[in-house]
Amino acid sequence: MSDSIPYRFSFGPWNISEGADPFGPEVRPAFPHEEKFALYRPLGFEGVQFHDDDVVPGLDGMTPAQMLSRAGEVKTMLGNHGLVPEFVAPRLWFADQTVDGAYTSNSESDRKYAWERTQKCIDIARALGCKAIVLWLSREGSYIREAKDARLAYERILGTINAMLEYDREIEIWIEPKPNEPTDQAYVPTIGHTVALAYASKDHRRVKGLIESAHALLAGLDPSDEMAFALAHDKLASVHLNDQNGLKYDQDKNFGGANLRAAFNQVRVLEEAGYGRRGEFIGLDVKAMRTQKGSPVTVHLRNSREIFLHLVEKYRALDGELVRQYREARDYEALECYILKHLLGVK
Ligand code: XUL
Ligand code: MN
Repeated sequence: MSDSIPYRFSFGPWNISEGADPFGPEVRPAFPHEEKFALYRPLGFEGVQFHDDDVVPGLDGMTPAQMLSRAGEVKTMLGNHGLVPEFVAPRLWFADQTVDGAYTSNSESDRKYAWERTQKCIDIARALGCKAIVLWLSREGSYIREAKDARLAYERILGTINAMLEYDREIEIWIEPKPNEPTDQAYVPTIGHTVALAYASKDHRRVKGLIESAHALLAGLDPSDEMAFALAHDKLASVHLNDQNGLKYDQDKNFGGANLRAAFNQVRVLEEAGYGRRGEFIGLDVKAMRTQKGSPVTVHLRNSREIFLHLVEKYRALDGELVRQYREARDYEALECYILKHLLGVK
C-alpha cells in the first residue's frame, strides 16, 4: 500500500459500542475507555475523538480543579499509548437542561448551562493539549417549526461561536453539520450553513467544518460534493467517514458499505485536494453491527480503514489522462463505464 501521503486515522470511544438501539438493550458488555486506548495503535489509529465527558465522566458535579486533574491523567494515558487527542466536543444532549436544545433553548437558564458546559469543554480540551472543539449541534432545532424563532436561534448560535473564539484565542471550532436526528429539523444542517456561519464569525480562520458522510446523505446531498465545497473554502478540518443506506436513522455503517462508488468519490476529492498533508485526520464514525459477537468489537474500524486505503490505491491507479480526455470530449457514458470497470478491477 502506498505511503506517500501517510494518512492519520482517528475514532472515538463511542465507536466501540455495546450495541444497544432504541428498541433493545446492550448486546455486549461495556468496555472501559482506559482499556480502549490500548486498542488504537494495533488497529492503525493514532487520534482519539472525545466528548468532554468521555475525558471527564461526571464533570457537571466536579470542581474545576478535579476536572482538570482528571483531564491531566487522560493526557498522560494517551501519551503512554502514543495517541493524540483530535478534538473534544461538548455533550449538549444528555443533561436535563438540554432537552429543548442548548444554545437555542427557549429557557435562559438552560442556555446559561450550555455556555458554562462549553467553557468547561474548552478547558478540558486545553488540559488535554488539544485546540479543536467540535460542535455537533444535536438538539439545536425543533420538532415543530413554531416552537422556536429560527432567526433568533441562528443569532444565538453565532453569538456562542463568537463567545468561544473570545474565551480562548487559540482554539478552533469545527462544526459537524447534521440535518436531523434527534430533532426533526436541525439548525446548521449542511456544510453550506457551516461555512456561512464561519465567515459571519469574528475570526473565520478559526471556524471550520467536519463532514460526516452519513449526515450529508441524510440531507440528500453527496458527501464528496459537500467535502469539495468545504475544501474550496479551505474549511475542511476533519471528516467522519461512514455510510448510510438511504434516508433513515443515522446508521454509521462501514465506509463504503452502502455505496462503494460514493465512497470512492469521497476519497478522490480528498486526494485531489491533498487533504491530510497538514496533519488532518481521517476520522471514522462507524458502529459495529448489533449482531456481531465478541467484546470489544473492533473489526468495523479495521475494515473501514482498510477500505479507505484500498480506495486511495484505486484512485491513484486511475488513468488521469483518460479521465481528462473523456471530460474534454464530454463522453460521460465512456467515463462512467471506465470508472465502474476500474472499481470492479476489470478491463
Ligand atoms: C452524531 C455524531 C456524533 C459526533 C460527535 O451523529 O456523529 O457522534 O461525531 O459528537
Ligand atoms: Mn460524527
